[in-house]
Formats: sequence, structure tokens, C-alpha cells
Amino acid sequence: MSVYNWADYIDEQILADYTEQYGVEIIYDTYASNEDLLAKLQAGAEGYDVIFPSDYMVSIMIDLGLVAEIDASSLSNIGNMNPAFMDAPFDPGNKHCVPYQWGTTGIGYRAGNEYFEANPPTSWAVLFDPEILATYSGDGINVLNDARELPAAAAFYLGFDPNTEDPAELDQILETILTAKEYWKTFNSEGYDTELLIPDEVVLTHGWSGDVALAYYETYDEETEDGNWYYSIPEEGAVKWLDNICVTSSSEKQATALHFMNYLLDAEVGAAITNYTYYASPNAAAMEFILPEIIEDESIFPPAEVEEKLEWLREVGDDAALKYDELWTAVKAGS
Ligand code: SPD
Repeated sequence: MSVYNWADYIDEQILADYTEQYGVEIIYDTYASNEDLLAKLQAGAEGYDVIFPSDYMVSIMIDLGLVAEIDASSLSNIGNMNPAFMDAPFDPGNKHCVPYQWGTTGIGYRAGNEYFEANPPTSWAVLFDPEILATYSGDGINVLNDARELPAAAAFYLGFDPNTEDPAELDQILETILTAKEYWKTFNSEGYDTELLIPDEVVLTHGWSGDVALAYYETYDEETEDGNWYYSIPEEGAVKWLDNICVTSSSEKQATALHFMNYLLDAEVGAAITNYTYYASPNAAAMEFILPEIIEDESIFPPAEVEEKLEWLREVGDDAALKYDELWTAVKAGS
């Protein structure tokens, strides 16, 4: 069976345990973004059985017939899931996919940095305002290499809907990104935690909650009782997302893929995933096995007042989708 997942999104020991327990060999491969996953499947890549698209991409893939229908009620572990993450608008009735991990997209910044000590980031301005960028960008800034996440961050900064379909707003988003881009060092969403954050190659990142948390825990010093990376959700709002486990419609191993899906929903397996990734778990039964410092970490499980500021990315209409593609091509030109 072939499993195609986001980079660094499962402890590979969990895959090895599955193989040992059930005798199923797993071919494991990773991707960097929803759009990379989509492009791969649209290019006719066969042989991928289990994939992990986010919310808006699930709805795109359902429309394109790329994910198989499932009977979620036949999964013996489905009752473990927190009902708040079931029956989402992008897949009513969980007819195709089940929840895997969730998180937010915010700002990670280097603790102890002189500029941030005086100005802890509370706004997306730290990523988009040229005056602010000019003061500290020499120390290195990373942004997510992601065609929906980066425009969404700029949209929040400009006071727009992160799913805007308005061509004039999308033009302004592009302009804002192009102006800020000259201050950014890297576009990296695949290995930025270990390659850029932990070795201090940058001091600020547009980032996913778990990746910044991983940088915090990996740099944690017992003596100072602190790590090097902090996380902030800007006051203008931020994206909340849910990644999902789906079986491809081209899979010839659907029964095995469903068996594996059910295995990932086990309480202890769900906890092992979160204890490795530092992302929040939608598995209610897993909570008792998750490390207490993760459960108590508000950058991973945000409190209600932060949740109120979060918005989902949604599938946009065909015209807007084309405009997002053009925007992204213009952003990436020359980088
Ligand atoms: N390192 C694994 C990161 C997975 C993040 N998925 C986020 C999708 C948000 N659109």
C-alpha cells in the first residue's frame, strides 16, 4: 500500500508498527502542499492509496472524483473522533474522508531577538509592512511556499476575506506580496522547522502551529525552562485548517487503505501522531495519551478567544481559482 502525506507529518515508527502487526508493506512518500498533491493526482499518478488533503482541497478533490467514497460508520474507531471535526461542510457526512490533524497558520518568531523583545508580533504587518520589514528583515524571514496560505495571510493584513474572489482585492493582495517579497529570505513549507528555525537561519516565519511548536520543544533548555521559538496568532485573524485521511478513487487496495485509515484513528496511535508532530488531534479518545505539555500549550490547542479569530480556507469558484493560480505564478516568478 502506498501512503502519500505532508512532509514530516507522522512518526515513521507508526508505519513500521502497522507493517509488523498486519504484514502490509507501506511505500511512504511526502509532498509540500495541497496543490502539489492535486497536481500529482491530476497528472495521472497511479498507485497512491492513502492521502491527506486539507479541508478546501478535499472539496476540490470530491468535485474532481479523485477521492473514493467510504462508509465512515464501518470504521470501528470512528467513535473516537471529536464530533466538532466530523461532518464538515467540505465533506458532509464524512462520505469520503476522516479527520487526521488540525492546526492554525500564524507567525513564529525567535525568542530573545532584540526587535521582537520590544515588539512581540501581534499583526501580519510584521510580514507585509515595508517600514517594519526594513527594520529587521536582514536577520531572515521565511514564508510558507503555499498558494492559498500566503494570499490568505496578505488578505487578513489588508482586512479582506481570506477566501476573497474579488479580482480587485486579489490584485491588491498580489501587490502587497510583491512589495514584501524583496524582504523575505525563503519560501519554505517543507523543512523550515529543522532547516531554518532550529539553526537560527531566520528570525521570523509565516508558519503552521505544529512546526513552530516543534522548533520550540527541540530548542527547549531545561535550565532556562524555555525554547527559542514562540508562536503568535495575529489580531487581524488567521487560518484554521483540518487535514484529512482519504483513499484515492484510483486505489486498487481500498480495503487495506480503509483498514489503515481505521488504524490511524486508534486512540493511542492518534496520540503518538500528535506527540511526534506537535499538531492538535481531532481524536477525543487520544487526549488522555497526549503529553500534558502539548495539551496545555495554547499555541497548539488555542483558547476560545483565539478560536474566534480563526477562519477556514474554502474552495473558490473557477474564475477565482484561475486568478489565484495567476497570482501564485506572479509571486513565484524569479524566486
Ligand atoms: N509538516 C506538516 C505540515 C502539515 C500542514 N498542513 C497544513 C495545511 C494547511 N492549509
